[in-house]
Amino acid sequence: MTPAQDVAAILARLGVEASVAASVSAGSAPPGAIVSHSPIDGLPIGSVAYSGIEGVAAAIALASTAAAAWRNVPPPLRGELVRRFGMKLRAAKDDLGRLVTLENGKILQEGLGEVQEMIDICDFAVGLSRQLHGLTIASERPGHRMMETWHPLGVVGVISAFNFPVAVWAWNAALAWVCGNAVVWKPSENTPLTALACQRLFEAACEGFDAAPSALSTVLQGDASVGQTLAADPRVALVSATGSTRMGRAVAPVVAVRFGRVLLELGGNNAMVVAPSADLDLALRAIVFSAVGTAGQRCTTLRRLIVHESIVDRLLPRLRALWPTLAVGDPREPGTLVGPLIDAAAGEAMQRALDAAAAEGGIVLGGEPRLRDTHPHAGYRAPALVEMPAQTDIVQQETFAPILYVLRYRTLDEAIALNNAVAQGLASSIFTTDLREAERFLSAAGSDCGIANVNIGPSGAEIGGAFGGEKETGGGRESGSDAWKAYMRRATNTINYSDALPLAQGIRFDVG
Ligand code: UN1
Repeated sequence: MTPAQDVAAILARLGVEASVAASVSAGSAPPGAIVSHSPIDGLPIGSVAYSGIEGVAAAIALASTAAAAWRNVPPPLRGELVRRFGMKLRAAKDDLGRLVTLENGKILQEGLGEVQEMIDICDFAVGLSRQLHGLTIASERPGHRMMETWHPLGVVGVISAFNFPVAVWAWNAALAWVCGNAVVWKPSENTPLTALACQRLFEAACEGFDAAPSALSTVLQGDASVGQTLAADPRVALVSATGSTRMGRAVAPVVAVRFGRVLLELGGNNAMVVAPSADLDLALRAIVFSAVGTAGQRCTTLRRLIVHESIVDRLLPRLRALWPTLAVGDPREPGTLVGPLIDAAAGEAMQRALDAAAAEGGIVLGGEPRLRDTHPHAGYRAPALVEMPAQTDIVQQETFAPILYVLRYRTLDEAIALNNAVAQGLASSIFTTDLREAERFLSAAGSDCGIANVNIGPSGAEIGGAFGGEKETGGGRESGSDAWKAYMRRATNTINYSDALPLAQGIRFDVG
C-alpha cells in the first residue's frame, strides 16, 4: 500500500475530515492549503486548510470563552474528560500510531510508543486532577492563617515540532485541561494530519460530556507566522513551545514583551559518558537506540559519545561493525530500525554536517543516502559514526539526523567538562558500575542537564518525571512531577480570623 492510500484509510476510520492525497495530486487542494508529505516516499498524503492569521484571533476568542466556563468545573470532573480521552486513544492506538509513522517517518514501534506516551500522560493527569495541592503556611500573626491556592491560567498556547507530533501536545494539553485551561495548538506544518486526528479523538471524548465547553481544544494549521501571532496575543497566558533553539529565540521575546509566560523545550546536544567500569553490552544497546532511534530526530537523541581512552579500543570496533548493519528502510516494515529523515532537505543538512566534521578532522563512517532509486523524493540516510579529535564547532551543534560523534577522555572531570561544554543542556547519561563516578555525575558539580541518567541512554524518558533542560534548551519542564504548576497561577491567601489587625513585621501604624 502506498503511504497515501494507507493515510486515506486511517483518516476515514478515525473520522477525520481532510483532503486526502488523491485530491491534492489532482491539483484540487484549496489555494494556500498546507500539503502534508509522507517522509516514506516524499509524496503528498493530504492537505488541510491554512488557519490564517485572522484565524488565530478568532480561535483565541473562543478558547477564552471556553476557559472561563471550564475553570468552574471541579478538577476531578475535568480529569474525567481526560480519562475519556485516554480511552479514545487506547481504542485508536494502532491507527494513530501508524499515522504518526506515515506522516513523521518514525518506525511503527516508535509511532505506537508515542501514542502510549499520550495514554500515560492522560492517566497521570487524571490522578493529578485530585492532587492540585497548595500549601498551608504558618502565619507570624496571631489568629491568622496563610495558604496557597492554584487557579487556572486561561488559554494555553502549544507550539509543537514534527519529531513528536502527538505526544508533546498531549503532555501539555492533558495537564492544561485538568488544571482548568483551554488549549490552542499550532502543530508543525510537517505533521498537520496527525494533529487533526488528535483533535477528532478529543472531540469524540467530549461528545456527551456536558461539562465540557466547546473550544477546549483548537488546532491552528500554519507556518511560523501563525505561531508568532499566537505568541503575541495577550489573551494567551502561557505559550509552551517545543522545537529548535532558533524557534525559541523567535517566540520567547514576543511573549516576554507582554509579560506572558513561556515554557520552552528547545534544542539538545546530548552526551553519554562511557567509563572504564561500564557494562559494555548494556552500553552498546543504549547507544544504538538513543543515537539512531527516530532516525536521530529526538530532542533527546544521543549525539556525543564520550568514551574513556582505556576502553575505546573495545567499544569502537563493535560500533563500527554494527553501524553499517542497522536496517534503514520503510518504517512500516517490522525489521526496520532507521526510517527516513523528515524530508530530503534534512538529508542534505546531514551531509553538510558530515562534510564539516570531516573538515574538522573527523573520520566519518556511514551517512550516505539510501533508497534513492526507489524513493527519489525521500531523505533516507545510513546512520553515521564520526570519530572526532576534539569537540569542534560541528560537534557543538544540534544536527537533527543520526550522527554520533565519538570523543575520548582521560579523567572524569574532563568527561563532565566535555558534557557541559555545549550551549544546550537537555539530556545526559553515564555508563559506569562505580558508585562514586555515578554520584559525581549526578551531583551539583556533575552534568548540567535537565536529565542526567545512569546506565541508560539519554533518550526515551518516562512521562512521570519533569522533562526539559537548561541553557539553550530553554529551562522549561513539561510532563510529570510538579510540571503542572506551570499551567496554573498561584495565589497566596492570608486569612485573619481574629478580632485584631496586627501588621506583619511588627509594624505599628495606629490610626486615631
Ligand atoms: C522530543 O524529542 O521532543 O525522552 C521529546 C524522549 C521522549 C520524548 C522526546 N519521551 O526521548
